[in-house]
Amino acid sequence: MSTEHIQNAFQQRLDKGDFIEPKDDMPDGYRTHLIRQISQHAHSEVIGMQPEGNWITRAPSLRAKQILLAKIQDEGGHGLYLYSAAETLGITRSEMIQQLHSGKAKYSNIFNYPALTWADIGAIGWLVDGAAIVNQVSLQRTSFGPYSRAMVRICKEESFHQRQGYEIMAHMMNGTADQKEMAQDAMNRWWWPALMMFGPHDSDSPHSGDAFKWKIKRESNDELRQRFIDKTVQQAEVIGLTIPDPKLKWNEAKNHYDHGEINWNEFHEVIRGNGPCNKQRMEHHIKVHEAGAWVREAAEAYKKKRLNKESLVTI
Ligand code: FAQ
Repeated sequence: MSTEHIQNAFQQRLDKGDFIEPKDDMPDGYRTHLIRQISQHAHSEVIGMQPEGNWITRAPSLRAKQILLAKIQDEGGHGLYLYSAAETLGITRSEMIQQLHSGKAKYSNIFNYPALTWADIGAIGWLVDGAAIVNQVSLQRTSFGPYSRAMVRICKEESFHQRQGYEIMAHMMNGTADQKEMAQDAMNRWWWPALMMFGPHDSDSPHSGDAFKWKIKRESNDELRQRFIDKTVQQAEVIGLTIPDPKLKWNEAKNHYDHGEINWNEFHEVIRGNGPCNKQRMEHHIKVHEAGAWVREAAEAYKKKRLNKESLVTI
C-alpha cells in the first residue's frame, strides 16, 4: 500500500470517530506529535508538584496539610499515567526525562512562578487546576485511546483539586483584612499566567493545524481560554475577588467576556527558560532524579531476576 493510501485510511478511521490504539498503524507525524504533547503534559504534572510541595510543611492546619499532600500525590500519579501513555508510542521513560533535562521538552509555563504565600496554594488549586480541567475535559475526546482514557481519570481528580483551591480562597476572603489582601495578591499574580496555560492565540499556534486534522485537539487554545474566563469571573465575584484586568467586560452580543491582551513576551520568555523559577525547578528535578538512580537500578535488577526465573520455569 502507498503512503498516501495508508494516510487516507488512517484519516477515514479518525473521521469515523475511531480511537487509535498503540498497535494500530499510524503516520509518523501523528506519533511524534503525540509523544511531544503527552510527554510535555506528563512533565508538567510532575514539575507542578514543586510549587505546592514547598507548602506541605507550612500548611496552616492538619486538615489543610492532609488535603495538600493527597493533591500533590495525585499530580505525581497523573504524571505516571501520562508517561505510560506516551511509552505505548515507542519512547522510553528515560528518553523523556532526558529530553526534559536537556530543555528539548517543555512543561507548562505556569510552574515557573513561585508560590509565595498560603493564598498561592488556593490560587494554584482554583486557577491552575481550573484551567487544566477546561483543557483536559476537551482532551477526553482526543483520538489516541490511552491519552483519552488517562484524561477521563485525571479530570475526576482535578475537579476535587479545583474545589480545594477555591475553598482556601473563599476561606481567606471571609477572614481578616490581611488574609483578604493575601488572596487578592495571589489572584493578581496567578491570573495572567493561568490564561497563558492555554497556549498562544490560534493564529500563532503552529501545532493546531495537525492537531485538529488528527483530532488530537477538539477545541482551540482561544476557545478553551474563553471558556475558562467566562466560568472563573463568576466564581471570583461570589467570593469578592477582583480579576486584575481593567478591560474585562461582559459582551452581550458575543455572550462572553471581553478581556485585555496577554503579555506574550512574558509567555515566550518563560517557556524559553527565563521565568522566575525555571532554573530552580529543573535543578531540583535533576538532583532528585540523580538521587533516585539506585531505586531504578534495583527495580531493573529485580525485573531481570524475575524474567530469568520465569524463563527457567518455561524451559
Ligand atoms: N506552557 O502550537 P501550540 C496541570 C508551547 S497540567 C509551555 O499551541 P499545542 C495539572 C507548545 O508546546 C498543565 N509551553 O502547541 C496540575 C509549542 O512548543 P513546542 C499542562 C507551551 O501543543 C495542576 C509552542 O508553545 N497541561 O496544570 C504552552 O498545539 C496543578 C506552540 O504552541 C497540558 O499539557 C504552555 N502553557 O497546544 C499539576 C495539556 N502552551 O512543543 C500540578 C495538554 C503552548 O513546539 C499542579 N497539552 N506551549 O516546543 C495541550 O493541550 C497542548 O499541548 C497546549 C498547547 C494547549 C498546552
